[in-house]
Amino acid sequence: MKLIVAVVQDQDSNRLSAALTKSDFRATKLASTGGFLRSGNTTFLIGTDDSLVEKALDLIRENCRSRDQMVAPVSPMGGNADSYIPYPVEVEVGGATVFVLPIEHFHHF
Ligand code: 2BA
Repeated sequence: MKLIVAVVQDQDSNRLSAALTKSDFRATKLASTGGFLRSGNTTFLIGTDDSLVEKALDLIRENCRSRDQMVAPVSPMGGNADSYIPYPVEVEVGGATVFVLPIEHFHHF
């Protein structure tokens, strides 16, 4: 068994959720925040058989788009000066950031 941890953009989360459910995957959605943009994204936890990992990755690929996003200058006031960005920059976010982890035990009581 594997645990797929997928960080996706909020705009894609409903579509991905529907696609996973339609294909009989079980998933948990967590509200999360990216460390760099400090804006909301969605983290999916998907527990599945090894044989179905590729199918789940296909669904993630098909339903998550990459987008360019502007990062506004961040004031260092009250924050960490190391992460101060004095001018707007454009970054490409996603499709999805995906980790596939082996699961030692799975219990569902
Ligand atoms: P954020 O940390 O908010 O990052 C958003 C986007 O900003 C990233 O898109 C990347 O294009 C850019 N970025 C991040 N850190 C950067 C840096 N130090 N310098 C320049 N640009 C930087 P993605 O790579 O597609 O990541 C989307 C979200 O996925 C991230 O949001 C974070 O929540 C998660 N993520 C990405 N890599 C991760 C990792 N290695 N571990 C845990 N979460 C990760």
